Amino acid sequence: MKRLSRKLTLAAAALFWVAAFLYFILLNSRKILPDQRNEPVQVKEISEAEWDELLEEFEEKSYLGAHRWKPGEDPYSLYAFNQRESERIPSNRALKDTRHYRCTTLHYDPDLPSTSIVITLHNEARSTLLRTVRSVLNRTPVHLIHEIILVDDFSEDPNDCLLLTKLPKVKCLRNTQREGLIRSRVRGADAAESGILTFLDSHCEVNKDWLPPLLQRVKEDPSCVASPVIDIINMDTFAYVAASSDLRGGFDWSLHFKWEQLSTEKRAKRADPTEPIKTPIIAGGLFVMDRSWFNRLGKYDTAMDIWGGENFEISFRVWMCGGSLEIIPCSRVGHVFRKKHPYIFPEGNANTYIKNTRRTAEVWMDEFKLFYYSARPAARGKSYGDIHSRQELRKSLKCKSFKWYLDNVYPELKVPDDSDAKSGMIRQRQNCLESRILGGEELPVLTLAPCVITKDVPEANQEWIYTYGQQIRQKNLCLSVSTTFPASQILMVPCNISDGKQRWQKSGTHLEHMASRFCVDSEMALDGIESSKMLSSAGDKENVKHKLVSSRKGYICVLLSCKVHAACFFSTAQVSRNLDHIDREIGSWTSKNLQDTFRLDSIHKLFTSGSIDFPPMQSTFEMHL
Ligand SMILES: [Mn+2]
Repeated sequence: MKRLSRKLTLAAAALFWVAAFLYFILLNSRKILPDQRNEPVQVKEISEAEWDELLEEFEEKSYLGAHRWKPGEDPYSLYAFNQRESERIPSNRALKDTRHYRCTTLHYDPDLPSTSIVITLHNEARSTLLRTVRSVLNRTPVHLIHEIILVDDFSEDPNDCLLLTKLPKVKCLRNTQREGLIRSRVRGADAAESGILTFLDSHCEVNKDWLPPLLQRVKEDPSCVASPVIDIINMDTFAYVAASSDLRGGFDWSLHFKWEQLSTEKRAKRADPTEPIKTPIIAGGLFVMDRSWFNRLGKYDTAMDIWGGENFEISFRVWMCGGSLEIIPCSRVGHVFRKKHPYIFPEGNANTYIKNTRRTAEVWMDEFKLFYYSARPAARGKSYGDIHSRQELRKSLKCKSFKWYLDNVYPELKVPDDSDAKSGMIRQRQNCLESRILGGEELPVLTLAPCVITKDVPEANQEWIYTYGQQIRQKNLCLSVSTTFPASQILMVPCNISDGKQRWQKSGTHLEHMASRFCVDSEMALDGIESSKMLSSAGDKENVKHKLVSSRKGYICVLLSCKVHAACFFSTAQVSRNLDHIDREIGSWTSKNLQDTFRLDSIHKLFTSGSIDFPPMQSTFEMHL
């Protein structure tokens, strides 16, 4: 009995001490909490219970009450998706877990860093915006969200954004004018307090455990930019549909983004469906990136407007400057894909896209930008602003070449070759441009000869290939010029895609040399001596090699102004008409025989003075390709 009571006393004493210890801890923790609240941090630590309270307190009904769809209205007119259906669906609806089942067995570090979530918006429907924010709050561990920064890009109603700051962790920044997605994101990133940035679109729904896999990857490798698999929220029904996780981002030469199926090879290599997928490009709307890496790499090109093309710029930059882009299959975020933009581009949708992609091509694509221009000819004349600082950035970061990117990151992007080219003849009236090998010459010379076509096929030495890279070639030789001055002779030289002197384009019926903006024309050389004298005075020693060595009368092909026409060298009818004109302009052009008085210095003056503007003559070359 005695023994038993002693045991009991001991147990009671032990219990007492444990209880006292627990009480002490609790007391201390209670002390700590109020202290933390008094600290001047903007986002307070919130317990799960308080969190739920805040969510409940949010007056969802009154928030959603404004700007609601009204019966009789077109539910697509404001947002280009079915507004009525979106409003019918609760803000905290359950979503199907679309991940591969193996994802649920993965474990992530318990000490993952928290992130600042940046969501940019412009006149977003309140229902979709709220669902974006609520899905984040509902499906993300509290401690991983440092803050949610909404950047309101000058929406009509400031309250769309402002009222949401009643939700836990939500902040709102409002632009005082429309800046576009790119500058808004940079503003959000600059305001972010956390070391990791998460960018989201304003009409998303994040799915179960979406964030830890992304944070884990960026924590392991801060130079990695991690994207979720983007599930599809149907724009008509708002049904949440799983996207294939065998996709990655790709594009064509017009810089048009597209989803691409992984190659069979790559799929076979992927033993583990939870493994990250390297992607040449990200869709751009949703990704996680280390903040100091984002800053070091030059954030975004803030001279880009509104929307579009920025995903190419950041993708090329990340890969070429030492980082990587990955899609993390175990992270899923739904996005409302629309067929058109519901908002206005102040300079027009196409113009903005062209300006943004042209800036990207000019800064990042090196000689391969030619393929961009070929695929998007409208981009050629469009202004794209000053790119100096972005070029400097590329230099200072010592980024790799676009060729490296193509070889190592996106070898699947086919570099266009002759199979994409057109072929045909280049004609001036009844004559065709012809290559001719003369005795003792290494390279063929160009001349004009009557067109020879048998069964619709031009004779080999009159057939030219116009390549995707805007070269005009025969075998491995391309049309080039000795100098970019007028009267410069047109030559055939070994093709070199990065040589700007080898690029030509059709301009009306003319064949224009792109670097000089002069057109191909012909002139008659009375004899070889005459023309060689003339050409060597152009100051280019290379000319001598390519002179037309012929004792017969012949034509040589030269560059001449596309507007100011030197038809006088070609057609007698034109000569007499134009001579009078030239006479009046320049007194020295008086001779009946043009070859006698032809001097480069005077013709140069004529073509650069810009004062004579003859209508284009019919005698220019036409490309029939
Ligand atoms: Mn979107």
